[in-house]
Amino acid sequence: HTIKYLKDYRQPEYWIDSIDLQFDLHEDHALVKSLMKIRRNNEIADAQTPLVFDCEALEIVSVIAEDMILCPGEYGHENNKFTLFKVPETFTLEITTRIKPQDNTALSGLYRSGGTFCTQCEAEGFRRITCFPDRPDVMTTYSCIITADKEKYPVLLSNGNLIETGDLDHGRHYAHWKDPFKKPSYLFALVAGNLVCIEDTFKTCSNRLIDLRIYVEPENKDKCGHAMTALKQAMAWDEEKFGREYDLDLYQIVAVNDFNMGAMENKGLNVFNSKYVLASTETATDIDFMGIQGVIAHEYFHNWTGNRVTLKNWFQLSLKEGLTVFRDQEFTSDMNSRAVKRIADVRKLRAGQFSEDSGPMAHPVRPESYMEMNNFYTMTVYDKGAEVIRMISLILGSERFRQGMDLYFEKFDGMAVTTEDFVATMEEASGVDLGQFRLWYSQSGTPRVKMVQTHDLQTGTLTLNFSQTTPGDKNQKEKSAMHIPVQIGLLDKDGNEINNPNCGLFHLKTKTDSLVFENVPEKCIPSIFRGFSAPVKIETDYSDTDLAFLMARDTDPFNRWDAAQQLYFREIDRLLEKTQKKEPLGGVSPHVLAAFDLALDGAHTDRALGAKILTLPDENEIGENYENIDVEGIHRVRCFLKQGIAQQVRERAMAIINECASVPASDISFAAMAKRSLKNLLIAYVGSLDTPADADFVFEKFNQADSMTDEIAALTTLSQMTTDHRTVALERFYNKWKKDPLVIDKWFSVQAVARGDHGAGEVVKLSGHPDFSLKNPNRVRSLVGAFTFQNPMGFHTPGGEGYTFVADQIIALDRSNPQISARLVSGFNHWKRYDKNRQSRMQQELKRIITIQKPSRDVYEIVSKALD
Ligand code: BAL
Ligand code: ZN
Repeated sequence: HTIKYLKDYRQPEYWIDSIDLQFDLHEDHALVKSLMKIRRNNEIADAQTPLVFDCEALEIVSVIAEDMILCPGEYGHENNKFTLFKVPETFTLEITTRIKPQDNTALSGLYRSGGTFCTQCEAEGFRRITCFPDRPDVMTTYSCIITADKEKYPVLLSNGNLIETGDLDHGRHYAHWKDPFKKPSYLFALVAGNLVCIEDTFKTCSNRLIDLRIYVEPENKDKCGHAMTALKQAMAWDEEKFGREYDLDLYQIVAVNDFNMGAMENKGLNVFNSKYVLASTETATDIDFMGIQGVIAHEYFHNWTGNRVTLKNWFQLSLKEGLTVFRDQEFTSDMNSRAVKRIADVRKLRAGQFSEDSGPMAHPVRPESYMEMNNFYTMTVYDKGAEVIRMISLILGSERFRQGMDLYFEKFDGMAVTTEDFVATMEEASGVDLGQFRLWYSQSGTPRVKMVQTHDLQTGTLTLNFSQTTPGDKNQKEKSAMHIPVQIGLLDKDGNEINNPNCGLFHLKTKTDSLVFENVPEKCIPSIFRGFSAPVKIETDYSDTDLAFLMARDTDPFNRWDAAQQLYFREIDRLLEKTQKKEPLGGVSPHVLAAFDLALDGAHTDRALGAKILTLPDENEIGENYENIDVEGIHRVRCFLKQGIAQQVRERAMAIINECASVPASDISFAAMAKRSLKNLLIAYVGSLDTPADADFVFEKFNQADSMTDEIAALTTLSQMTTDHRTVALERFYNKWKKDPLVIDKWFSVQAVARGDHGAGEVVKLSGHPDFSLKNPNRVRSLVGAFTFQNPMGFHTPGGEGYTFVADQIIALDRSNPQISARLVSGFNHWKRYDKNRQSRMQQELKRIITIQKPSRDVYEIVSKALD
């Protein structure tokens, strides 16, 4: 398996000015005819330069160059390359290939999901359809004719505009599509199936009427309303916030059940995992509704950040993904609650990206090498990439950031560019020097920032002493100091903001630096990294009292939440130390209980934020704070803390649960969701007490639930309890929903994350359930993914049964779908952070995966890095 390096990037030797594709779709094969207009890139190629295309898992049926039929000896076809040894400067080339969509279990290229033909070409799937320079800097005009059986596949879709349709002999028909915009091959899409669509329109800022269509299987027609609303919201928002208008007359979304990713932004024809389209309040949770809104918007925003301006090479993936995640985060913030969105994103970043950044797969936001590109659709590229854009926007200010974005679109529309082009444009538009800031793209690892205060009350001088370090890793042994934006405010003893000229944005650029505030004669509390102004690990000298004060009084809602988290982490740390010394745990500290009580008061005014503040960090988030992870200790003390709090607040919790109970299931306003989230959180606290009366109470909530949000919340709580209601509820839920695959995914997940202290037996048993299948990525994620990543006690069962189970799944899955298999391997990435027994068992499984068979490039890359 070879490694590709950014430093080796060269322009393509041949351009493809246009491609006319023709697909003949059949049950046992598809014929793909591709007619290309080819032009030599004279900047780097000459008459001696061979033409080399990518191709994979396809049969070449015929090759015609300028009307000359070539014999197999006149072209090369080996090692996934198609070669013409000598070609003229410009010529036409027609290649016909035969592929087997029905056997394509990798779900990359053209494949079947149930009765629907669909494509996924990003990153390198187009080469599994036809021979082509399958790289994002080759931008081409596409047309596409699809022919198929009319009865089985009444709907035939591709990118762009529909030019013509018609009937053919033998019950077949065709559709001819043409996309006026040049695009890279990864944005090509085709769909053929028996689908229905819901339609709507959107009038753009220049009064153009756009047809919007969402295609789904007939039985799901009534579940698309929310996705359609989200699409229209996203279109209006992008016009208002970024001045971006949609460019085609038609925008199509298709939902399919078997999909490796969440969704895909193909030009004018998004293909979506049905999880991110279909929703009704009976079958989808509030989190699902939010997910749909966010992903629909994300793919729509790609039309400008990704499609109109695309990537020069895959190393630049964050150019489109980091930027588009930033845009969807801003959209969600504007549509709902900015603070709540920020908290959710930072939790995800800390638990997932920080952990990636400290493990064997650590890579910069702009990676310098990869073996398999699909392994680099990571939280670092996406979520840290979005943080980098957020910091640029903070440093420039929103107005100059917008000017920078305008200039970026103006300069690079229709081009394939780099993150460097983006940063240079931001500098050009704003006059701000981002020289040192560029390290955020090239240096891996999470910086640690320490802040120590000195306050001379006599002189009224408050000094904040900052220091930063980033631990060395394989990418860079020595790390340079980063440009870290620190958003700072000062609070007086009553929680009022102190007006001081040094409040606001502080630029930490050196290893150590101090910020001095004059005229601060009284005790005050600094609030730093407001809104999580930089993706760093923060260490402070706050006392517990300071944290409790910030939790109650900070005017920055993010920092109120973060102070609560720090308070919980400290309490957990204290308990963990006792548990490790085998001392009795005693009780929960009074100041934690008092702070929690106060936060319950606050939850009356802002329920959504309240629910976040009252949520304890999960076991993975806690583990991330330790170099050596104590699986049982963390589980034990977190349960202890949760129960201690629950005992204390039971009565008040019951009152709030009742207060929040009245909201109608059909109401999916943010306020209604907030009520449900607070209510269900408090039900979970009560359930943690695990008495028979609590079990009856939660079981009653389960039986009364009239929305999926409430139903699955109660089921989740019950499934963590010892009550017999658990089995009854799980069975009842299954029988009620067995026809709805997205709901059955939830049923698998609930059990996959429950009762890890009972070992891996239950999940092993579930993998034998008739509804479990390795063929459907959502199902794999719902059982094996949830177990691996969200059930530390189960996965890390000391006897190693969890490891063996997951390794077995990885090995089996690698034969059919390497992308999904490789994702699971990362569950083993941190094996060196566990005790000796677990280390050796995890290492053994990694070795088994890499040696038992010929592993895919996807799996090989992750396992070999983990073992290194
Ligand atoms: N481009 C792959 C899916 C997404 O990030 O939108
Ligand atoms: Zn994206």
